Amino acid sequence: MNFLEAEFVQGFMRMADDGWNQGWHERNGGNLSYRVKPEEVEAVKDNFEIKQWQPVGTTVPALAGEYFLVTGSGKYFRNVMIKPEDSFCMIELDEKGENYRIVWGLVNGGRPTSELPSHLMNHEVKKLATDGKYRVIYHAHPANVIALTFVLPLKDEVFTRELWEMATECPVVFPDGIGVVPWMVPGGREIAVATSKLMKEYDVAVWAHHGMFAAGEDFDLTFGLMHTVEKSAEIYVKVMSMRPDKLQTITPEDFKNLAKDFKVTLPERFLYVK
Ligand code: 2HA
Ligand code: ZN
Repeated sequence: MNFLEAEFVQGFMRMADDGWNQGWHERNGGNLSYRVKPEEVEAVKDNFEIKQWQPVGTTVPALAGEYFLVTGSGKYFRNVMIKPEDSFCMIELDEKGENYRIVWGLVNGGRPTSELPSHLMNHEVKKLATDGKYRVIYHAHPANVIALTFVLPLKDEVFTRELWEMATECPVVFPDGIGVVPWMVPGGREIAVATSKLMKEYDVAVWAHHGMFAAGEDFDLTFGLMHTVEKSAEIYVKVMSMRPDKLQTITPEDFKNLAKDFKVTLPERFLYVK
């Protein structure tokens, strides 16, 4: 099968384009990765052009031998649809989870995303925590969430509660809450360790003054999660732009009633009295 016609490749490209259309990927901002299923690898392997092994920059033993679609370092989401073979690649990990090699794409040279350590460490945490169900890790630069990192305390409890309050669907969409990573140098192992630690508990991690990471089972759920959090942040920004306080809001009691009817568990530590 032609690589670009495979459904998982089409899904990857559509998600990148959707993110571009949301305005979350200025220049080369953001990155996306997908842990490919064995049968999907099988279906496209006739297209492979295998390159040299390179160090990942961290170790992910639970992902040994797995294949990933990943956007390229310095590549633009804006170009994914029109020049896919230049914008992203498929990589294979070695049997120790220490090295990768490109097996398809980035035909004009280049490397996988600069955030590869964060992507792979998040994939490892999520694969182990979900019995292999989670396959997508997405990093974007949505303006409203980033704006909130300048005015809200950088605490998981505060971000979770404030964003839950801004739209009724939020506690249902991300009942486990949101983690916050303080400002750190991007691209390295240190921020990857901090983020993957939060991913043990949450599906969303905010990077202060930078952006957001989201994890999920498939492209729809992961894009939808990013979209929901950012929409909620947008409502927060609008409300706070109109007046410095809220006349009314969703209360801890309301959240408890919602949790009952929608059969979600909302951790008590987010339902504090203000
Ligand atoms: O340029 O978003 O965090 C890609 C990034 C780095
Ligand atoms: Zn970024």
